[in-house]
Amino acid sequence: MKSSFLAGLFAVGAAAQSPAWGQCGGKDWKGATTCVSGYTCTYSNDWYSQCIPGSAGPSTTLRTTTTAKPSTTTSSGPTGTSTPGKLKWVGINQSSAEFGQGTYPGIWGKTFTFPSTSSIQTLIGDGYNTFRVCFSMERLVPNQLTGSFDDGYLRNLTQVIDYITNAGATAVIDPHNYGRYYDNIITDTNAFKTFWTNLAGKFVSNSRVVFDTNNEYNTMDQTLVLNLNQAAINGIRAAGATQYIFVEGNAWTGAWSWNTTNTNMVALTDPQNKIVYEMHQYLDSDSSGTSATCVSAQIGVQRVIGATNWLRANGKVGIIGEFAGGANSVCQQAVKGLLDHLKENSDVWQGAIWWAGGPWWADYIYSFEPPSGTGYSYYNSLLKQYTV
Ligand SMILES: *[C@@H]1O[C@H](CO)[C@@H](O)[C@H](O)[C@H]1NC(C)=O
Ligand SMILES: *[C@@H]1O[C@H](CO)[C@@H](O)[C@H](O)[C@H]1NC(C)=O
Ligand SMILES: CC(=O)N[C@H]1CO[C@H](CO)[C@@H](O)[C@@H]1O
Repeated sequence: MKSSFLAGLFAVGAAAQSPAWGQCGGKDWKGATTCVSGYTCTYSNDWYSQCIPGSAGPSTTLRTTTTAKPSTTTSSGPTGTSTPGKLKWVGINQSSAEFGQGTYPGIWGKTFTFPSTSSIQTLIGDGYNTFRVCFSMERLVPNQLTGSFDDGYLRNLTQVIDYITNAGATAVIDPHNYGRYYDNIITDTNAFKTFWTNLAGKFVSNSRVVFDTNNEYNTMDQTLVLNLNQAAINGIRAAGATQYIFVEGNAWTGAWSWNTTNTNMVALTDPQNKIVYEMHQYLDSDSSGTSATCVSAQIGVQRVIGATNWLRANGKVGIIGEFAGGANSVCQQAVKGLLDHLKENSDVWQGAIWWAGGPWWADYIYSFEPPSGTGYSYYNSLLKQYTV
């Protein structure tokens, strides 16, 4: 949420033909509208058409609609376009147990709290099946990474996790630590591995749990980020846990810069072959997720297309683990464009998790806390369409 967005996404040039999987149309698109041989320009939505393998039919499926479509589940494109897939994980970040960053251990009910299970129940009723539960490592293991757990914090965290998974949903266990422990970059990969062996051991029999190695590594050595992720994977597997693992990259795990900053992450290995690349993407000018203003109605797709191509080229799958937009129509179009793109590329994108729900977000611009959070009020009717 803090990455800086260095423009450049519009530097498409005047290529005669768009490359494989490249953009080839959409509202305001000024680049090539035909594809290299073997690919057909295929309408995805009003803001985005893409070069998909296959030879062209009698006419290209490129459309130039000028008005936004109403958001209904049945209007996902003309017949003959690629069949939209289904996203496996769609849900809401549950943020609150990590509140009070820097104040450790802090006071329950004052510095931090835990997500509201009744709010989670409401969201499950809306159709969401995935909740990323943020917590702080300093509260869970107060003394050292390899040390013992704080029983009270673990119990409270486990109650939330169990509530989610007993309801049939997926709980993503997210140490919201930015690759740091007490503000110091974690460099001891063995200790990090042990931390994960210990934590995964607590959830080894809960098949609806997903492990997220750490939230938003940033301004760290790139090889260290790779090694920490691999250490987490090794630690989790050493505990005997077989669930999915979400890995995150450097530079706040931004999708827009993934193909230039995090390419070394391709080397991660998992004996279970259950790695999912978690990327975050906000739609404001600097991708930081601090403004309710989105750059344009097209920005959602534009910021993730490079990551889509990277995942596919490398045979990987990913998830947008944090995203959001302000409660206004430009953001709504950008969010819809992003989600349509993920769904249409569901061979590589497995889902999307909104930032964020949690009882203490008050009038936060993206709050997805029922019943009246700004994001929940404005986006629930759109977002829940992607749960089916
Ligand atoms: C855990 O939650 C209980 C309330 O259910 C609270 O009294 C206690 O202080 C909490 N402890 C921690 C460490 O979060
Ligand atoms: C990375 O992705 C962007 C789109 O987000 C694209 O313009 C750029 O060409 C890609 N770079 C590489 C090295 O693949
Ligand atoms: C985008 C956003 O608002 N991020 C906030 C999420 O919550 C953390 C605390 O957990 C804040 O530090 C971020 O600014």
